[in-house]
Amino acid sequence: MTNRCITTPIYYLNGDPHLGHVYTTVAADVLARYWRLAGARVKFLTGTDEHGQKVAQAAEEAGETPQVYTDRMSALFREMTDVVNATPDVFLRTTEERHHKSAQALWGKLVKAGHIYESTYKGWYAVRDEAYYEESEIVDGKAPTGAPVEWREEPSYFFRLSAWERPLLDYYEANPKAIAPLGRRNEILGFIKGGLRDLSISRTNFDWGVAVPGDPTHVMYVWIEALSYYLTCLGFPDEDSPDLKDFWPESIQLMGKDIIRFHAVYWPAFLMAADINPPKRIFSHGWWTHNGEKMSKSLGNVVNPFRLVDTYGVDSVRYFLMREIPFGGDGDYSEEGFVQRINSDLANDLGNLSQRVLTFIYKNAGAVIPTPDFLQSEDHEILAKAAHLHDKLRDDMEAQALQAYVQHIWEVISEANRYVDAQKPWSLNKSGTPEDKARMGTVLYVLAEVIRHAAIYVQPVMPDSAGKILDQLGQTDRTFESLKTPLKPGTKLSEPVPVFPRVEKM
Ligand code: ME8
Repeated sequence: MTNRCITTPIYYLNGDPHLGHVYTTVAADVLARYWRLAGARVKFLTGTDEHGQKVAQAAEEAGETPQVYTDRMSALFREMTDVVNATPDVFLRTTEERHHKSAQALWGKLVKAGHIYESTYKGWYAVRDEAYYEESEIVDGKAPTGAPVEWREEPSYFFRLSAWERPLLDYYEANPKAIAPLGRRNEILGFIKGGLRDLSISRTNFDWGVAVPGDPTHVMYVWIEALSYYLTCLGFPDEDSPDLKDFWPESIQLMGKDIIRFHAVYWPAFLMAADINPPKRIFSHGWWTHNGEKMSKSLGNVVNPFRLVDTYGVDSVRYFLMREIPFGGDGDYSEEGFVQRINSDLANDLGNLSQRVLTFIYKNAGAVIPTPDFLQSEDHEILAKAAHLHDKLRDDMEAQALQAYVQHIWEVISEANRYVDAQKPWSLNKSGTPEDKARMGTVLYVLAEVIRHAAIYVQPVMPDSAGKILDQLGQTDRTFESLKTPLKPGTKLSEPVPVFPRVEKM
């Protein structure tokens, strides 16, 4: 049996959850659900990043202590996770004791191996990005991301990142699939080749963080601490933890392109320095804008996922996010585009197919899956297309090609809609001759079989709706493995009800 570990970043608690956070969480959930249905053992990790100056400042602005503030905000992210029907195995808060222990243990390993030294940091820091910037990166007095920067001069511990240039390049050369998509891999290789400077990894001007072991005047830089969350969830620092052994080598880490540098440069360097293998793969997806503009609190244009789910239903939101843009590319959200996509792909394509076929069987074939007569070439053809989905979809998921996954299913759905129109089961029913009745049974059987395939494969993306279609089809076994056995004639249908009503922009 294969193992998979799928992760999202842990989200900062400086603002409410929005569509961008939902995107990564849903993508990770689709992968996790897919692998579970494929029979793999899965660990899906997510959580909240609660330390650092940015979160401390947000708590202060809210007039709350950091603990009260993070308790409240973390609960909101937990709620978002539930509202979008995501199914993490671990939801970690970095304020948990086990995480402090794990981050400190990673630090201890780095000290022991001689990769940390004490000196003074002088340079620019952007609290909004929780990142250090070189003088050469400052544009018009700001970080390259547009974040305000402040000058810092403080005692600091440093990680000898400069020593990891060559090992990182060698590692990525030996592991060409370790960073995806390819464009991001090239960016990262270019960045490393440009030269790496040692990294300041502690702060002294505030104390909302994990204390540096042996020196409580410093807290760990929030990134070195936050990245260790991936290990914490698998049982680190217990290096004999079964989860660490089983799942760490199979890690697929998803994140937005904003934080790829932390994950593809700092993180593997920390890990190699601590004698731990880097994760198997880092996948950096693109960026959502709203009506062409960057989503930001100050512009007041942040897309609220709670309202979206409330208005249009959770599966519509999940489907839209996975279907609208290639995973890895950027995309724009507009409510018009959203409604159009839902109506065309869900109400029209899949909704119509399942509704008209199931209702027809219910009313005209005694509400049971008919027994097929002999199959003609067009029947074989569409059944073969449905059967081929298995390998195609597996390749898509191995490559995290989430949009392609959905598109491949929809190719078969469209084909099935064309097949209904060409085979005209209603005419066969009307004519009523024994030959036509037999042919009608075959056509309906073929269609029910194609719908079963589509619904089973759609489960990772739209678990509730796929479940309803499978309920109506009378199917209890819903694993991918179950598709190896042909649909059983005689299975009783329950009364079909529309699963995807048309929606209007609210
Ligand atoms: O960076 N489009 O947390 P964060 C697409 N705590 N994805 C988006 C998005 C958008 N407009 N906005 C946010 C942090 N995201 C750190 C991570 S991990 C050890 C520490 C998603 O709250 C995307 O996954 O700023 C992005 O990388 C992440 O939220 C940033 O979340």
